[in-house]
Formats: sequence, C-alpha cells, structure tokens
Amino acid sequence: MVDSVATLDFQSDIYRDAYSRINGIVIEGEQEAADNYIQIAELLADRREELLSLSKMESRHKKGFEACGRNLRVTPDLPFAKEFFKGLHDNFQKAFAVGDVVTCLLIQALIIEAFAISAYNIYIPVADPFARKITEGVVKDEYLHLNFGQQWLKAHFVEVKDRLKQANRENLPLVWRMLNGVEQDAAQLGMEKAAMVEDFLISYGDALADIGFTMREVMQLTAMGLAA
Ligand code: Y39
Ligand code: FE
Ligand code: FE
Ligand code: FE
Repeated sequence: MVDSVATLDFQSDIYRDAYSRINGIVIEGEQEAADNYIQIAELLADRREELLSLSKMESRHKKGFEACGRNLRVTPDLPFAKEFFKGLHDNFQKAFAVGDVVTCLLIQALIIEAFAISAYNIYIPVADPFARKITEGVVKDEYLHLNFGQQWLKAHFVEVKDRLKQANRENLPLVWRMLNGVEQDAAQLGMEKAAMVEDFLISYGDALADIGFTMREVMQLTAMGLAA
C-alpha cells in the first residue's frame, strides 16, 4: 500500500480517467442515499426527523465529493454510475412500492452503508490530500447511518428475521458483482478489491451479529453470492 501510494499520480490521465467513474459512483451513490432516506422516512413516520437529517448528511457528502472531482479537474461519469447502482436501486424501489421497510433498510442502511464504509476506509490512505480530508469527515457519518439501520432491525429482530434473510439473498450478490465491476478502476486509485471485501465483511457481519443472527447465520448470510 505504501508502494502504491508512492507511485500514484493524481494528475495523470490514467488516474483521472479511473477517477471519473469512481467519483461518479460516489456522487450518484450519495444522491441515491439521500433519496432513499427520504423514502424510508415515509415508511417510518415516527423516525421522520432523524431520517430526514440522515438524508441531509448524504446531500452534504455528495457536495463534498463533487468538490473532490473538481479539484482534480475530473468530470464524474454519472451515466456509468446510474447503471452501476441500477440493481440495488430497482430492488429498493420495488420494496418501497409494497411498504417493505425491512428490505429498504437492509439495502440502504446495511448493505450500501457497509459498502460505503469499506470503500471510504480503503480510499482514505491513498487519496489526494483534499479528498482525504473530505472522505475522513464523510466516513464518520456513514457509521451513524449503518447504526440507525442496525438498531431499528435489532429492535424488531423476531419479526424481521426471515425477511432479512430473503432480502440479503436477493441483494448481496449484486454487491459482489458491483465490486468486480469497479475492481480495475479502484486499482488505479491504489485501492485493492480484497481489502474492500474484507472491510465490507467486517462492517456488514458485525451489524448482522448485533441485530441478532448467530455466528453460523452470519457466515451463511455474508457468503451469499460471494463465489458467483
Ligand atoms: O450511504 C452512503 O453514503 C452511500 C451512498 C454511498 C455509496 C458509496 C458507494 C461507494 C462504492 C465505491 C466503490 C469504489 C471502489
Ligand atoms: Fe432514484
Ligand atoms: Fe453518505
Ligand atoms: Fe450513508
């Protein structure tokens, strides 16, 4: 890792080309996260204010990452990013349409947040100084977002357990495919896929265990689609 950061040239065409897609992904991801928390607030009326404040944090994150792109004179590839999130986005919307708050929380507050935490943790040590500062501030918020979903699902564990298993089965394989799709661009930024997988499994696995799944169930849940 020290070797790779030593050889990163933030101004090079090859770095900035990869950055256009990764930066697009985080900007689109933050926008979708902001939208998702507004929709979750509709389903959890008694937690509305808290959820709207999470949504505002996501909008701030988006602005921060837009500044990171401008700082490197990169145009974020938003069409690419929309396609990148399409599977999770469509599944979130399907769940929202039938008022399935458990699946909505699993997708946004567990899976996407754990994905963000892993990507940001792995990015921070290899980021340019401007983006590092921004990302350090953002990742702290993402832990709060993960914790929101974790606490709510934990408080309703008995009723939501089966639904969580099903939603995990339908959505976790998408994450492994997304990681494969971004592996080469991430490598240009000095980020290793294996490190992101490891960090994702720690955050997501810890959350599932705290929610109430046994160690054995956590293993089964997190391995879902990993080989595919
Ligand atoms: O809750 C949030 O703020 C999440 C929307 C942000 C998603 C970030 C997704 C990062 C994946 C980047 C992969 C780059 C290697
Ligand atoms: Fe949308
Ligand atoms: Fe965020
Ligand atoms: Fe978040």
